[in-house]
Amino acid sequence: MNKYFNKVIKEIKNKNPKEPEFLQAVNEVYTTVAPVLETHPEYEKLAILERMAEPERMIMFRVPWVNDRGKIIVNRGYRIQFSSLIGPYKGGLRFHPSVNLSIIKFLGFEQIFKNALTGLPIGGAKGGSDFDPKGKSDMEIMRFCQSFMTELYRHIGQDVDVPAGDIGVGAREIGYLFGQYRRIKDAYEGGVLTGKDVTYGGSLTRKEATGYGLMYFMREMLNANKQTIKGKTVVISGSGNVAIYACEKAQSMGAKVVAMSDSNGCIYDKNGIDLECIKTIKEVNRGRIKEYLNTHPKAEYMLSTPHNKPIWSIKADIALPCATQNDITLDDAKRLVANGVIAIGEGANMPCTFEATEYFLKSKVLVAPAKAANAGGVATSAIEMSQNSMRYYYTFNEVDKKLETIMVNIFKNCDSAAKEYGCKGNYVSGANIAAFKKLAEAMKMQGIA
Ligand code: NDP
Ligand code: 2IT
Repeated sequence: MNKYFNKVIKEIKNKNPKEPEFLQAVNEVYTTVAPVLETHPEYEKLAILERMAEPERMIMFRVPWVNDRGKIIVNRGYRIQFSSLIGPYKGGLRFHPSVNLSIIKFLGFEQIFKNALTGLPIGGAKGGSDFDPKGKSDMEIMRFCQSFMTELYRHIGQDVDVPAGDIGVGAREIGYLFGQYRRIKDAYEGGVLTGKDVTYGGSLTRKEATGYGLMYFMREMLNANKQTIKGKTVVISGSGNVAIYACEKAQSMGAKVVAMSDSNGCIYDKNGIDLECIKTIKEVNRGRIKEYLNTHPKAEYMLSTPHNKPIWSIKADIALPCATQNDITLDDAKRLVANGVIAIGEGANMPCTFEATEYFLKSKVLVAPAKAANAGGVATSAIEMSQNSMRYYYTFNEVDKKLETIMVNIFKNCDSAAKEYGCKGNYVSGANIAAFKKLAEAMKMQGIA
């Protein structure tokens, strides 16, 4: 292994000792780009690896708000402005009780590479809070979002930093955040947030983009390996934004989706998931996936625990982890492979542990890596920003077509980078190498900054 790589990894570990997710993300990228370092000895002198892993700015703030019973609650807010090398900081906001500095830093780091792969001018960032939206009333969500934005507004802007959604943040939260921003700034700056509703500047197809994009990438990857989606059995973890629209596109491509989940458990419907029912439960009623059994009594429900996720024991050709990080462990990977899985599509960010990914690759299972495969969401956010700048709208089909073209190009770039560096078919390495090369060259051009 490259000496420079080893030295930097050691330094980063010492500097960020209590950040396991962040270290995992850095380690995965830097391990796979080691061959690029061999051919670019100047990167060491330019401290490329050190600079890429150090955020440009980390903002942490207090978010006080009042719940419906009049109690004052204090949450912590984060915005990690990781890199503005190739465009304004760009990335989602996550509201989930598990949110901490390590998780936001890993997500921000991943975002730099993902955004570079889209080919669009967007830098990398992530933010969020340990606020738990579950069980909160609309008014509580609104008060929280208003308080969050009352601090965040001074750090963002349509040419500076453009947040969007992630876990726990969808069109409702973006609406409350946008309303507060507009009120404080006394100006309509449409491009300051993406994932807006179409009534006030959002883009058609943004809601569908991550899930659809995942399936466009999957189709390209399977086709390149003489396989097709049609007729395949699919399991999808999660039942949120990404999972729902991955399911919709998979079904329209002729696959049979038999299982979906939430953090409590998973449903298995051997006749194929009724997606309209899932949409009603999740998008309209904000309910739990278990409620599927109320109208589909022949489906099965299995409880999950953090160490036992029954969804990965279900026989499937394609597995789409679309919930959260480290969802598929080495044991889960072994079960999926034993059951004949041929492809993994990472809709979530870093959903496979390092060991699980290595096991899939060793077992000749195709892996569509998150940075590339779920980039359709942020790419469509960038298309939303450009529509806002033009004060113009594209139709659903126009945006969908642009999204598809972007995903096809991302696949081509991952494929050719993997071939160039002697790891044909390893799209995990391909994605990391393609993004890293672009970013390293941009850093070289811009001097020490
Ligand atoms: P949503 O909040 O819409 O849905 C999240 C889903 O994942 C829910 O079903 C949730 O279940 C489940 N989930 C979340 N956390 C956990 C956990 N700790 N353990 C088990 N299940 C969990 O989020 P999204 O669909 O937007 O995001 C899903 C993933 O996709 C995330 O990794 C996100 O970073 C990634 N992503 C999202 C993009 C987007 O555009 N939205 C773009 C690219 C990537 P429950 O309701 O029980 O919590
Ligand atoms: O992880 C991601 O790429 C997102 N949550 C979407 C980010 C965005 O800015 O649209």
